[in-house]
Amino acid sequence: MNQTIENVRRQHDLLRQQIVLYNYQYYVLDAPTIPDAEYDRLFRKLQYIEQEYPALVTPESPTQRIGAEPLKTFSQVAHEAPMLSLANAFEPVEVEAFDRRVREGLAVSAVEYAVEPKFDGLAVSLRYENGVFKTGATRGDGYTGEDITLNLRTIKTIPLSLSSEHVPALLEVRGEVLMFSADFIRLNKQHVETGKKIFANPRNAAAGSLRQLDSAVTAARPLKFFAYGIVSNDDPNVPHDTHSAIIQYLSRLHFPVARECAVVKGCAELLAYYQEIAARRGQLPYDIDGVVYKVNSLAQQARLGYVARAPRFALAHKFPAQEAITKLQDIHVQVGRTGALTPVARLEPVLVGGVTVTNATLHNADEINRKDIRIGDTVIIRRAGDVIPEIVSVVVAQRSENTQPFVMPQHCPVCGAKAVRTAGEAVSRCTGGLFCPAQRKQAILHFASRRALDIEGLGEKLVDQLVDNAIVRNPADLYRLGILALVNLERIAEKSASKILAAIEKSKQATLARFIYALGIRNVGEVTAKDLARHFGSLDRLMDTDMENLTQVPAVGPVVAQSILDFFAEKHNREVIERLRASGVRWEESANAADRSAENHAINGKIFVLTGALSEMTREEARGKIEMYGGKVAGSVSRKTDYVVVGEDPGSKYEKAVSLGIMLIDEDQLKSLLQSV
Ligand code: 9MJ
Repeated sequence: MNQTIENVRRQHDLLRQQIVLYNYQYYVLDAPTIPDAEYDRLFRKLQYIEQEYPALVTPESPTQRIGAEPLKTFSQVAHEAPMLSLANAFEPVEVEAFDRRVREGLAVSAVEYAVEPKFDGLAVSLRYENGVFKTGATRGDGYTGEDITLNLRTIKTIPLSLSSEHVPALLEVRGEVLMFSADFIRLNKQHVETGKKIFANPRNAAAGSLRQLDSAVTAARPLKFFAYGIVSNDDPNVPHDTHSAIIQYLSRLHFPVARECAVVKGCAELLAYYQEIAARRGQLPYDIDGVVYKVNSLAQQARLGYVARAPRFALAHKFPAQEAITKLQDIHVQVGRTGALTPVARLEPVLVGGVTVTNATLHNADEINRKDIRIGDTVIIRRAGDVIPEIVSVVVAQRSENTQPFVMPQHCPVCGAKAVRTAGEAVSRCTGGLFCPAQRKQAILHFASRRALDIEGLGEKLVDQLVDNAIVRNPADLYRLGILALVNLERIAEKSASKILAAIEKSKQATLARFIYALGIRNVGEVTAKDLARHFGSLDRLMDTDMENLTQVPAVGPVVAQSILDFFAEKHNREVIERLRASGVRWEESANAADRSAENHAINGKIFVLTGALSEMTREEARGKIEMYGGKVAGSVSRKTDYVVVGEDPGSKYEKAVSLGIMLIDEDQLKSLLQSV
């Protein structure tokens, strides 16, 4: 028995290391090496082992990133070394002055600099003791910060333990937590739909997500971490020569670092780097607010030292604020897929950071009233990266008389149905449902969108025409479209019409997750759709489920569950689904999760290998019993083997099973498996 526990421990260790590596490949390198389904299988296996052997669970296990009990307050932690701020510069002359000071301070003619983008996120410090992540803190006042360890543990790109042979006894990793622009837009969209708080920009969203007393909330937010510095106690394992070597070292330890890090020489190259990054800013997946220059040699850094809490050897060269002043000409109210009325600002066109801006988001009525934004006002707008511009504030001094506070319309501006605002929600919604052409159009666009059924070419203009001419009323009508209906529309030539029809045909090959997502059920985003597909395995099971079953799905609470039940309770929705199926829309289906997990424990269809002597039954008896319940007994271990039953004195099959990561069980476990049939 002890030996078996030791076997399970080895197997657990191996599996844990594999999953940590797959996580790194997926989240940090963005280059997964195994299919999602295989990853899920290994992860479930790890969870299963830990469930059976709770003693094997360590805080470093990849299963432990899900959040913990909410805290009452954050406690304070002292940083090993202060987290300093950087001196700022905006103009090239300031950069020239910095480089001159550095050259004079070092008495050299040209200086080598490590250069990197300046992330616009939240600075944090991660403390590793003997390679294990112990404490994580905010910057705070630079000397003490707030202990946000539990929240940081949920960020998948932060290693929970360092996989290096020579880990320093103490390592503090400094870096920035941020949210990618695309994730930010998705999160805000979700929050608009569910009437939750809207974040002004990715930085605020990252800050709001990180400063949560309930780490389960943080776990559900798409946060990323990037490293750019370390503190260590003169450890021989840590690079001592240059900052660029430290960045490479961090990357070897599997910390994400900016791809744009580089080494340059002299002031002209600093300015060229600034120009290059400024030009690429819009294409970066995250917001940056400038670039950072650091003297590369650590010996030179030490010679230059610090002045007034900032290093003399580093400079943040910031981009000009992307703000501009313009006039708010009108507030237009748009109707979303779920009927949410969203006010949009129509602006007098103005150039911000090289882009002409004519619209800005206003989120909802509360936001407009809080900022007291009125039609005709002079407003300050801001553009951050690729994000839709927003109105920062009103220049009240320039407000003309007779302006009126904004009031949300009481009726849908498209179909005229009553607009209602439910208590506790920030948005008003049109009650017209699918009778409202705006909602109908949005539902069809969503159905055809890339992450749903991906019908290329079915864009806004085409859907407008199809709905306005009553050719298409719901997604099922798309599959009845013929070439004549399309070419009769404005500006659709025969060639593009046949392309669209081919795309519609192609979309019939769906997956269950995409199809569920495509239905546009309120509160069901892509991730929830995937979870639902995985849990139920078939659309019929999902359609006929109840509250109790739904709330067993990860991240499905009563609100989401109710939206799903409401959706399928609507006769019209069921009819559309039936018509979609009848037109040939298909997806793979599988057993549901309850059945699958029963299979996991049971014997039916599983392949066993026996090694070593069993004490209470002969190997033949064991074989007989396994086969009686639909299992198979194989003579040798392969990747297909599900369980290796390890008795006394096991042979080489045992070694092979360990190396392949096959589940090892002992005689007692085999007996309980047999009983569970
Ligand atoms: C950011 N925000 O990206 C530093 N930073 O170095 C980079 N911040 C920094 N370095 C020393 N890349 C203090 C702050």
